[in-house]
Amino acid sequence: MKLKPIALVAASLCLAALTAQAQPLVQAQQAAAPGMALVPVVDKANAAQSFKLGPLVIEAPWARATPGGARVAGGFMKITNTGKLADRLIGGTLPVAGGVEVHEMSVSGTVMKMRRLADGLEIKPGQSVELKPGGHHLMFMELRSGLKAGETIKGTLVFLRAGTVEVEYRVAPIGAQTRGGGHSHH
Ligand SMILES: [Cu+2]
Repeated sequence: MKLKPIALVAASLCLAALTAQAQPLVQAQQAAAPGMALVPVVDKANAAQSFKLGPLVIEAPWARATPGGARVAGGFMKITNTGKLADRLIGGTLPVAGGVEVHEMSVSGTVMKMRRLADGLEIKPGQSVELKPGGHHLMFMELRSGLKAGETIKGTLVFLRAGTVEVEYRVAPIGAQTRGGGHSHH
């Protein structure tokens, strides 16, 4: 019972961290001409890294920089299961975090809801799951120090079947919607 207020504060911080600036991205996607191929512009600093663990491929892990004093941060990536058996992302570690949880965020009417997935996130054989702002994400809990944009942070992911893999998160600016910062470069 003693922990309840702390959990609520963490949840609301998480919501604020994950929902900021959602609108511009949606508009940008809608602005693209139908049928036109979108060619991603990749500069060297933003080049996506991928990590392999058995049949699992983890692409482009990134995290969001934290505003001063924030105790939680979101982690995002794409995970593909090239195998024949389902697996589950159940957690991980990050040196500056007291814990790493798998969270789900959903919209119910106008209310954003977030919850911890105690059984983790299933990745079915032959399928990809994207952890992204506004959806499934990793939540880095009890941060001992803030995450700064431009940093690279090593951590691990833990899967129920495949086990543990080391990954590297690129830290994008506060409120970023994508690994590259969520805005176009001019
Ligand atoms: Cu969360």
